[in-house]
Amino acid sequence: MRVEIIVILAIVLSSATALTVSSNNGKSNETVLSPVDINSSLIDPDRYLYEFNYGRVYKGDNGTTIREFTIVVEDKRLEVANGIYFDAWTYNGTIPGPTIRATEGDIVRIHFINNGSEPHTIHLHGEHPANADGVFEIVNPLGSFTYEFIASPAGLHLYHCHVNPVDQHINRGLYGVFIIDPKVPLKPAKEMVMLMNGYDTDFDKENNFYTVNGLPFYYMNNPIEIKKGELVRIYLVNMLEYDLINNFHLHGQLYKLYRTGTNMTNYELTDMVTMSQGERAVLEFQYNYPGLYMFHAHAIEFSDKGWTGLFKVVE
Ligand SMILES: [Cu+2]
Repeated sequence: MRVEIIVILAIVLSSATALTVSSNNGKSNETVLSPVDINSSLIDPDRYLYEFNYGRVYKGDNGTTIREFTIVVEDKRLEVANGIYFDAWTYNGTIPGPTIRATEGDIVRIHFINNGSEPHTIHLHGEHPANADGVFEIVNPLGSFTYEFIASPAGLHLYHCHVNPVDQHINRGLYGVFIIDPKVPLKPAKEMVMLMNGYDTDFDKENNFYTVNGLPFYYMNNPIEIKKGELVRIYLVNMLEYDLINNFHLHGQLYKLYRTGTNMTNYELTDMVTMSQGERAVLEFQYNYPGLYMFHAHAIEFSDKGWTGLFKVVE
């Protein structure tokens, strides 16, 4: 059954008005979004930040680790900003989809079930056979498919639906992060995932909101606490559709930038990285002074419309 998409024009139009009241003198903006009540939203940036899914683990005959995951597509009406409801298509009920994590050489098996109203797939970045690429094996509503491959190469990857029109399947929320750890583990750190996205809630191919981890301004109202001197490692992925670039700027410190995370030896020391869609990088840093520090897109339109947050560095 095809579910009719309901667009509540009044809400969308009023939100668009609220979001574009920036003054023209360039000195200030008056973005009036207030924080979403996390209890009423199915998007939870606190949980998403630290939730790594390692799957159901088995040992194969030759000792190989097998990791099985189940990902289900569901249509969900999600509150993506205060009072703004979006008819999303989700992996496992939320945006972004679950972060899946394996070690290089593991066998990864993803049981994919389409309980949505449209055809979908999972297209993973990384190395795998053609039939696990999630492009030609379209999974219709109530259908299922199993993707199986050997995790390779170590690095930071991602996944998203690849059914046409791909931009719309991405805009609706079908994407997530895929981490492949090297066989020799990285040094211990406080690890977190940050996925940069946007929402075109009125379907005019321009984003109305920008976020990291699903809700605009979330970490401005809920700063991420880290300890002074503690090594922080961020798995940063850009899934923003309809804008050519996105970026991540850190205040008060520079980070080691490892593009795609495939070579964790050579890095650039910087406080700015700009990425196009599908690009990703591992960032490492530590703060030496306590206090509040912003992180945000340096594209100011994006930060004004939600892509901004705070680290709270404590002793
Ligand atoms: Cu899709």
